[in-house]
Amino acid sequence: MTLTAHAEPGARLPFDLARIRRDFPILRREVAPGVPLIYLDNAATSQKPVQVIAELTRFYRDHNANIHRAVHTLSVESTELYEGARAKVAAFIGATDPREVIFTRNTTESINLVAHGWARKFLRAGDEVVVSEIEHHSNIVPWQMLRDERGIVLRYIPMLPDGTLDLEAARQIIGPKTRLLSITAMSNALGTIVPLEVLIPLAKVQGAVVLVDGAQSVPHLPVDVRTLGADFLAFSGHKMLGPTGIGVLWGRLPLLESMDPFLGGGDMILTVSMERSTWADVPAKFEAGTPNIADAIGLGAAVDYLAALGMDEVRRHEIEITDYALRRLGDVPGVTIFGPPDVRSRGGVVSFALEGVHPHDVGQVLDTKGVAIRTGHHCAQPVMTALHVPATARASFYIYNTVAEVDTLASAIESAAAFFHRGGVGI
Ligand code: C6P
Repeated sequence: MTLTAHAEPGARLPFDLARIRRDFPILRREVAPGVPLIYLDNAATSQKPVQVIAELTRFYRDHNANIHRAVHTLSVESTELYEGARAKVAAFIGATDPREVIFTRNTTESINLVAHGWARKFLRAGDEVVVSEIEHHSNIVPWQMLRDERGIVLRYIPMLPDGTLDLEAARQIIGPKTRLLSITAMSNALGTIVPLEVLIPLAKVQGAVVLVDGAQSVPHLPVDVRTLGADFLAFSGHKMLGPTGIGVLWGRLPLLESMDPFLGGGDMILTVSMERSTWADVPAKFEAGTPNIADAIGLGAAVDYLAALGMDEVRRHEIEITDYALRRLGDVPGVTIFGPPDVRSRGGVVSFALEGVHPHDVGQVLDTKGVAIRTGHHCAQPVMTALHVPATARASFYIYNTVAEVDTLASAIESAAAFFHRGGVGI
């Protein structure tokens, strides 16, 4: 029995962990004989339920054709499915107009689209772009490139030792020269939930445009663009049960209409002559070439799945698991946990260090126990610099994780500590 197999479209279902787990075939696999997978690398990418996998298969099996191009039946069906997915994504984030949803490849491309299409057109030398010290590289590098090319000034809201942002400093940094606040809603390296309700009004008072990196928030928290107060929201399908290769940029329609295209080519034009071209309306203006039709439709199925669970229930479950993990890992000798101590100030991410053991070694021992975590700088090197560590080990949770898996994680860390303190003999 699967989640949507017995649900009316749009109906809410109770959060039944056992049933949810049955929807994810990969959770039944072993990484070695007798070693079941415990997947705790959800901040990197989530697993996919049968409903999403089936939707992809169904599309290729029954409907596959290019969209917006032909009058034949398959093309009409594919177009309807693709545009239907756009409408589902719009509804999921509270956007009233599906034209405000641009399909991209991922969060990184969505941020780059704003950097190319909006910032390159409207920012001048001396204009300030404000980011924070806890950003993912995808929300730092595009602005550094723009700084080097156009002479904009890039300013950082600093991180405090507990992984939260220094809001006093933010009040000084966000000022009359701020033209863009580009800020994460949740740190992938530490789990910190950023108080956007404080920061966005500071930027808005200055007349700045606000871009929210929702790569970690949209999959895990209720997000509604009607109350968020931002102008752009970037996120990735693959972190929210959807396929890889499909992402979203939501933007306010007038802003999107004022922007230049990012890529030129098919589907984004209205007319082309040998001399010049004119642009199609939003969203086609930003979707040059044949788009990722199947994966957009797969993302629509992922959004259906999350909507049926309810994002408040997703959040409730993650608070429960994360709270347990903070307590359980906090009791393991030699473990230091990074990030805010209060579970309500963080998402389902627990970054930690094990005294005397390199995070990569921790990750390798955990893998022998079937526990998949990520180790490294998590594409957030300024966070590592601020913490004075080269890397961390990071467990990150999602809808299908259980407290029993957290227990296995904790005892695997204890094994890693024992193994390395014995000089690396006998796991
Ligand atoms: N973080 C992680 O393991 P893409 O790769 O474009 O889908 O997402 C980029 C990105 C942007 N912002 C934040 C806050 C993110 O967490 C990510 C992706 C993954 O933490 C891969 S580095």
